[in-house]
Amino acid sequence: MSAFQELDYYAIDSLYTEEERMARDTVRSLVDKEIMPTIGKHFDEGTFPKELVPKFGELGLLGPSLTGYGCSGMSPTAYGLICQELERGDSGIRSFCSVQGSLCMYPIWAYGSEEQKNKYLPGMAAGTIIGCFGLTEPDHGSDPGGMLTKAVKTDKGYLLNGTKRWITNGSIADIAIVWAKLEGKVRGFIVPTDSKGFTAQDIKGKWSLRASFTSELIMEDCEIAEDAILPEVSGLRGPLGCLTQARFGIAFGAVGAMQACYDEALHYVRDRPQFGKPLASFQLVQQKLADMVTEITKAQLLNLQLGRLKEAGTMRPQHVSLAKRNNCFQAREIARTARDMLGANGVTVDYHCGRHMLNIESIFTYEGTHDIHTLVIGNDVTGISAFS
Ligand code: TGC
Ligand code: FAD
Repeated sequence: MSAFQELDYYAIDSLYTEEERMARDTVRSLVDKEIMPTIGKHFDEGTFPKELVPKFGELGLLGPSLTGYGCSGMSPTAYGLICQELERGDSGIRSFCSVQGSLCMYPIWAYGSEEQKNKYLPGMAAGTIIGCFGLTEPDHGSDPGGMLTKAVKTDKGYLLNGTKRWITNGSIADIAIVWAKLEGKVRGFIVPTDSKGFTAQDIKGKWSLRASFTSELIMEDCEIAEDAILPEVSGLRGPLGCLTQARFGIAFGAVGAMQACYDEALHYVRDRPQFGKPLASFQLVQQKLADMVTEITKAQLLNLQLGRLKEAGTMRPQHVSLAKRNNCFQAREIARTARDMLGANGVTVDYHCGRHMLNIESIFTYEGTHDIHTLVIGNDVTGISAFS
């Protein structure tokens, strides 16, 4: 099988470092060999290829831009390109790695004690300990500050009560990073999923992100030890700081989904004749391709500069909101257009664009909906908050 040929209309490849290209190409090959052949079946059957997790660990794809504790210490842009390639395969695969690295390893790395870092990070980097991130609740999604989950201090540690919903990796996780209010302040806890009073149940009937487990976490007098609390952060900036890391990866990931859909549509219209000539020879079809090429190129450039700002230490969460918002929106448009260009074939799992189209509905919603990022940017430029 020949390697996937990425659209690179503006020679952006030349702006990446050798390390960034290598990271991307390694994942590209993994995706071609190990994900593409079976992803349609996983999506169809609603299963996640968990057997690949040790391989992700071996290749350094779990928490790749974190340093020390068995993490690979790559550049943020390399991390972004890893997400891009994984999402070219499937958003569910990229989600697994985003949750593990940005939402579970990052808070331990940034807010944890030395003991917590040594205890969890090497195993998480290797993929032997799987994490999930519990912020959203049934009645508090866009407004996590309203969360009802509570922690109470006891003689032995903490008692957690509450429900988290829509939690990626919930039922396969060994630990959950749970955000709960302790004396009215949001705090993070590392909760072993075999703790007394903790249960995780998969949410059934999803038509999006089917190759990923999404669960509900229920904590009923869930007992955890004193050293389970993340000591170095309190307040909503704890979970929101993790979201900034994950949204960065999603902005890159969305380009992977766009690339996959564009590539499939391009090949399809070149090969398929209607009215006695290939679809690619019709002006309306070419216009769709030209729009896709334009939006993919703009998103690639946006991501590159976002990565360079992060590397320089000047990236702000609002910069990430702009890229997440734009790229998920454009990926949604491109996936829908590609699906249309494939006609009836586009609605089957034998082709990829329909699966991406369905997945992107989740990407558009999670990690801050399109509207929430609109309001973040609006707040930034006007100085007026319109959230409530
Ligand atoms: P606000 O008063 O604005 O901020 C509270 C504190 O947080 C700080 N902050 C941030 N810090 C880091 N990164 C960010 N993006 C931040 N945004 C805000 C802020 O400076 C402040 O700090 P301090 O020290 O002054 O206290 O908070 P708010 O309550 O008004 O909320 C703002 C809003 C609506 C933007 C925020 O709540 C939000 O982003 N809502 C969206 C919720 C969301 O994205 N949920 C995602 C759940 S996880 C998920 O979806 C995983 S999917 C994973 C996968 O499968 O890939
Ligand atoms: P709501 O907040 O109820 O929003 C519904 C609609 O109202 C949206 O269109 C929204 O934009 C709009 N809206 C909300 N507030 C405003 C406003 N102020 N002004 C204008 N419009 C507004 N969460 C986790 O914690 N961990 C996970 O691992 C995780 N994984 C997920 C996986 C999947 C597959 C999905 C679908 C979600 C996942 N989530 C996870 C949850 C996700 O982050 C939330 O769904 C998201 O934050 C939106 O919350 P909500 O679904 O409650 O929608």
